[in-house]
Amino acid sequence: DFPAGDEGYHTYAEVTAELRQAAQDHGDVTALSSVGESFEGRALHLVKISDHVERDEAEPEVLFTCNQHAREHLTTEMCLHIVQRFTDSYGHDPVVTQFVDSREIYVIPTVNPDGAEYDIAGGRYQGWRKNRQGEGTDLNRNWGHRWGCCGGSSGHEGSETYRGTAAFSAPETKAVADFVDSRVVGGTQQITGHIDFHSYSELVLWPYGHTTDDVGEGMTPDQAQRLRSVGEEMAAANGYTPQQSSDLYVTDGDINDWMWGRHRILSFTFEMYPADGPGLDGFYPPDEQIRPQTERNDAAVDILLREAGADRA
Ligand code: 0X9
Ligand code: CA
Ligand code: CA
Ligand code: CA
Ligand code: ZN
Repeated sequence: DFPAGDEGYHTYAEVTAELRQAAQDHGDVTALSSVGESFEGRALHLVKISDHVERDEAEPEVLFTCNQHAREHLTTEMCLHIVQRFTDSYGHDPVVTQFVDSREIYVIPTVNPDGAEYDIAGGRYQGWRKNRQGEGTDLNRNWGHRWGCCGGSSGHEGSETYRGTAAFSAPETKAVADFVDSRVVGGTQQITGHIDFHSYSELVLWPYGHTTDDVGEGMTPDQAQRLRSVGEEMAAANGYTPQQSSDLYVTDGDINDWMWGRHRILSFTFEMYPADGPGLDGFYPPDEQIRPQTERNDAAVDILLREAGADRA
């Protein structure tokens, strides 16, 4: 469980219960399923929110993923907040209603439930980042676009940025990737926008991460400009700092590079609150921050939902 005083955060069991409740209370627009199982066998929950939710309609699809990194618990709360906002406010808030009616919104609140549970075992924070396969794979180095290419990950199992034995060697990344691959319908990827939430540093990041070139392979100058301008607009909305992800540091095998490189999905990483902090403190903001720091991203989330409906550059 979470340490005393931080009970506002949701354990895996509590996440599961919240999602079941949302699906029960808003069954007209909410469907709960899973994309597969974690290494230790936990369901990787998938929430779909849309009108006529049981149907695959011709609406732009948008994906939000959270908690690839175990200790980044505020991100799980971000995905739960998205689920709650787009269900509870449906039919009340006109902006929410319009997006639920005109998009198919997918949310995966915890990509790394094994790591998240391990991180709070015994009611003390463990500072854990990776999944729980062997010594742990860094899920955000295990994606299959130019996996291990560029010195942005480690081949040593004990490393915090261990990339795994092969691209998608982690069941968690494989399950999410298979889901995204499955959204290619009639030769067209249906998902047009994606945000992967991390913490911390208050940044909006766009691909590529594996090269410092502003226009990487498989990207036109117009597309690079679109990634930048949408990223900058979202950062203006939440007060984060916008930059290309490799300007922070080079990674290979991160989720955004695969989403863009493989599927041309407009894909961003948000590094949430706080901007900085000593030691591991930044990963564990007090639960009083959950509400302000998740609501802080509402306008940025809406920008992504809007852009997901625009013609591709
Ligand atoms: O290193 C990561 O996976 C992300 N940062 S975190 O502190 N949450 O671990 C950032 C990934 C974004 N990609 C690049 N910076 N290239
Ligand atoms: Ca508290
Ligand atoms: Ca629909
Ligand atoms: Ca569809
Ligand atoms: Zn992270």
